[in-house]
Amino acid sequence: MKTKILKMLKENENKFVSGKAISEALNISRQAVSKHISHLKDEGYHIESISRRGHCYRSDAVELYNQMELTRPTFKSDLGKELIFLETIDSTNEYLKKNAFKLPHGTVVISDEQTKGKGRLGRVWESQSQTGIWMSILLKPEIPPYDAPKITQIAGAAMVLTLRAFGFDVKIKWPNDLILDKKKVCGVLTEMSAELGEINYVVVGIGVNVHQKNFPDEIRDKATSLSLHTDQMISRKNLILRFFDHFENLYLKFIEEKSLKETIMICKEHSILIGEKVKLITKSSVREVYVEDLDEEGQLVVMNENNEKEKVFYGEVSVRGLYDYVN
Ligand code: BT5
Repeated sequence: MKTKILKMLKENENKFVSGKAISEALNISRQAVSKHISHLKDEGYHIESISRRGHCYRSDAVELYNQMELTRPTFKSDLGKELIFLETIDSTNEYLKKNAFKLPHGTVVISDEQTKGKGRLGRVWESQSQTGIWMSILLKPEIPPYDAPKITQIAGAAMVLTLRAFGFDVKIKWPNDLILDKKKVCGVLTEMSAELGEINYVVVGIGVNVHQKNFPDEIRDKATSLSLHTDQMISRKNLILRFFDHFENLYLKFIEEKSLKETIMICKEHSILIGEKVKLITKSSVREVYVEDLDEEGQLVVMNENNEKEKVFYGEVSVRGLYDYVN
């Protein structure tokens, strides 16, 4: 019933609907209407109530973001069947790692804020409240551990499709960044626990900058958000629900059909590196190479400084454009 009332209010967003009209349309008492509306307000919905005018759902208020809104309407797999929404947490990846053995495959945890958001190699991921999507997925695939990094590319490809469907011209910077107008808008951090050649679990963490209007000094010149590229109100909920569908589709192809083909096609089509000269940075060296391609395993194919073809594996390598953060 609560959902029906919410639907009715949303259909009349920014307009008042009287308690009488709701009670007649849904065939419930006026008291029941008030009770459900008060529950909706408790859940964070921005509904204004004025006596003798009724109730008004405000779309211009801070975006809704809660468990009920994020629940998937349909499922093709276990992805998101167990969905945990938190107001705040140190890191959604850490949360799943701590609870990995008691939570099922497909569990998703989303937090409005992370106080210790993590990037790769111990880096910090800025994740203030109400600004972005900070989300992790717990997976328990029966694949060899060396295949786990492919899941990073599946997540990247799924997010590229999602953001492009919302009109953003995002590109993938192998292996884990999404770039919008030369700045980073999304990062993926995949972590794994494995033993004796078997995976216990994989945690895929995805961070998307959505509402930020500015960033801390340290990342101001390299980070951007979706809101900085549109006047429209972006709904984190809509992005997440769309992402689930794309991720599920590509993930099931990889696990059930053993095919990474579609993922690689998407990564190639939207790659920001292919055809560019870049710096390959490891702990011990910085080399300039030319990026030719992405192979069917998702490795970067480069022409090295001696004019030899070389494949770059995932791992402790960073890629930088020669003159800029990316290009
Ligand atoms: C990443 O690392 O790009 C992976 C980011 C993954 C974040 C998600 S959020 C949900 C889940 N829970 C977590 O704790 N993490 C995951 P890396 O390639 O190492 O990039 C990190 C670098 O990006 C930092 O050193 C900064 O320079 C920059 N950075 C930090 N916060 C940023 C932000 N919000 N937007 C863009 N760049 C940022």
